[in-house]
Amino acid sequence: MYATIVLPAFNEEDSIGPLLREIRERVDGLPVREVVLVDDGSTDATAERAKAAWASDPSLRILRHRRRQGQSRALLTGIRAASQELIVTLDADGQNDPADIATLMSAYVGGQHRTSRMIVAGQRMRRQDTLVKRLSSRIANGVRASVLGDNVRDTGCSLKLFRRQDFLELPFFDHIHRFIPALMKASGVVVVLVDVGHRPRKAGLSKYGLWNRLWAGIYDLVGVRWLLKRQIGNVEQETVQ
Ligand SMILES: Nc1nc2c(ncn2[C@@H]2O[C@H](COP(=O)(O)OP(=O)(O)O)[C@@H](O)[C@H]2O)c(=O)[nH]1
Ligand SMILES: [Mg+2]
Repeated sequence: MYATIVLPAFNEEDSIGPLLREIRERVDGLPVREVVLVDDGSTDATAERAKAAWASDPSLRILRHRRRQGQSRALLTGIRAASQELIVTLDADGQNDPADIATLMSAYVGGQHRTSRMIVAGQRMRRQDTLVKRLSSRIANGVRASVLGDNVRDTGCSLKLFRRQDFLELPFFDHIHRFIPALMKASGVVVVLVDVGHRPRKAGLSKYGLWNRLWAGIYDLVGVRWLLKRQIGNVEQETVQ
C-alpha cells in the first residue's frame, strides 16, 4: 500500500518551499508516491513557491481553488485527487514535523490491530503556540471529547494517516477536519493515537483565532453529535447467493 500526502494551504508562501524540501528528504525510503498540494485560493505566491521547490518532478501535483473554500474543502479536493490508497495529511505552515510521517506509517503498518480500516492520528506533545491558542484549543478539545466520547485529546492536529476510501465514505461538511477521528470511529474504523512533535510557526499568519477555533468548534459539535446518532456504523453482512 502506498500513500499520497495531502497539503491544504492558504497563503503560506514563505513556509511551503522549505516544508516541501523537508518532506522530500523525510519520505525517502517510505511508501509515499506523491504529494498533492491544494492551494485554496491563496492571494500570495504559495503555488509558485511550491513549484519552484519541487522543480518539475511529477510526484508533486498542485491544485488550486479559484476562491478560498476553507481547510476542509481543500482537504476533500486533495483526497479526491489522490491516486494512492492511503492518505497522509499535515499542515502547510511547517508546524507539523515531516519526520513524523514515518511515525504514522510505522504505527499503521506495525499496529497489532488486524484491520487496514485504521486511522493513525497525531497528538501534539508540546504545542508551540500562544497561550490564548493553547487555552482555547484545550477548552474546545475538552468539550468535544466529552460530548462525542472520542477519547481524542488533540483533534486539531493535522498529522493523520487514513485510508482514502474511509474518508470519502464519511458525510462531508465544512469544518469536518476537526472531527475526522470521531466520525471514523463511529463508522467502525480503529482510531490509533500517536504522540508527535510540534514547531513554532516561522513565517506567515495563523488563519484561526479565538472566534473561529473555539466557537465554531462548539457550534459544529451539535451537528456532529446529531450526525453520529444518525450514522449507521459497521454493518455485518453476508452474501446469500
Ligand atoms: N486550504 C486552506 N487551508 C487553510 C485555511 N486556513 C488555514 N489553512 C491551513 O491549515 C493549516 C493550519 O492553519 P494555521 O493557520 O496554521 O492554524 P494554527 O496552526 O491552528 O494556528 C495551515 O497549513 C494553513 O495553511 C483555509 O481557509 N484553506
Ligand atoms: Mg499552524
